[in-house]
Amino acid sequence: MKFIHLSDLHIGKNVNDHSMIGEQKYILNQILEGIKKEKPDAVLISGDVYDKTTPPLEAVLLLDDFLNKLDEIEGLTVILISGNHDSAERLSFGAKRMKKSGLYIKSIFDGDLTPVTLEDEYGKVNFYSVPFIRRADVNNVYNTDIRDYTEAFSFVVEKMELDTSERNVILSHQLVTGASFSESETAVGGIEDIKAEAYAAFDYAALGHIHKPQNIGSRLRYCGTPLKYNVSEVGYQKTYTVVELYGKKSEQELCNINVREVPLIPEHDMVKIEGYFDEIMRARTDENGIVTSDYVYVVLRDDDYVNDAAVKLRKLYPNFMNASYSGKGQTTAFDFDMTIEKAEKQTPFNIFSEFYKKMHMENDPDEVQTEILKAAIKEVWGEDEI
Ligand SMILES: [Mn+2]
Repeated sequence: MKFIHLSDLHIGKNVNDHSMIGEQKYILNQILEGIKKEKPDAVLISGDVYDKTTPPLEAVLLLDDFLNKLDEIEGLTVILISGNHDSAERLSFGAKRMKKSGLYIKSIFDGDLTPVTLEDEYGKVNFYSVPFIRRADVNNVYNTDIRDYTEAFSFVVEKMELDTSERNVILSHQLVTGASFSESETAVGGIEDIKAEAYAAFDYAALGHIHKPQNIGSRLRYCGTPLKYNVSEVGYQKTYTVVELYGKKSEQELCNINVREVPLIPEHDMVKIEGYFDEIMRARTDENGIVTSDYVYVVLRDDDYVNDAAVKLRKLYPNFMNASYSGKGQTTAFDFDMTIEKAEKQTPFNIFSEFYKKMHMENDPDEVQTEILKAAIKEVWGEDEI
């Protein structure tokens, strides 16, 4: 049994006000070509299909096009769950009808844990779909009062009544922590996590949620995003994951598996360039007068603030994203000295303005920013807190 594991497509995402739709179209085509070559039995998409609960039209059209092209591939089963970025209800549109053409969408957690079962020469493989769930979703559906996230998820797995004589795969969009997790990664998002042990009964767990590809043990895997969506990801190679399941030696053992990554080459890469402003502006340009059309984050070593740096950089680097300073005279978020005692004496607006000034060369937020900030504070704390 061979399947391709994808997740966190985030179709319709903007990064630093740049629409990623063209990049996403390009990379989905590349994935499609890969699928045609690999000839898997199934494609699994483990959540965060869209970036927003109300995706823009172009995002809906792109996903529709991708799913239609997958549908044209003979004998291919597609299984898709929703992530925390998706609207479960919107994504479930037409789900019942689509089953007929081999597209299984599970985006609403309703306690129905019927797997999609495929068969190969070694027997059956059951694919269980659990869309992104919170502890409260489990308690609501089963009328329970489970206080622990791992316990809640384990409860769901118990309800599946897994047949261990067959092979079992799960699609899940959660923050899973396990032995192989480094400390910094455990802290992702600061939200509750599910311990890897909750997934121990599965021959493979196709995880989504964390954007950096990684294994937790040998059978739990985050395949990562197909594109770099954040400056922190500039150093990563994006891939899709190909998994092959073989037979089981005995009922007590999990099956043999083979997991490999296939590199994805984006149309435009996302890179970080560090140097002095003048140096970066002197870089060699091509026949169109630009240095590169990659998505560029610039780290300026200059001690002094460069006026209109963004405007100037954008001429040579049309996909310029953002600039920050690493020079001596510059401040970073770490220089923001705000203790609880100090904060208690100030209004949220003052605290934010001070932070903004630290991050923007002592410039105050402008009129529009001030207006947005005040509106946000009013919404969170009420009028009198401004
Ligand atoms: Mn995501």
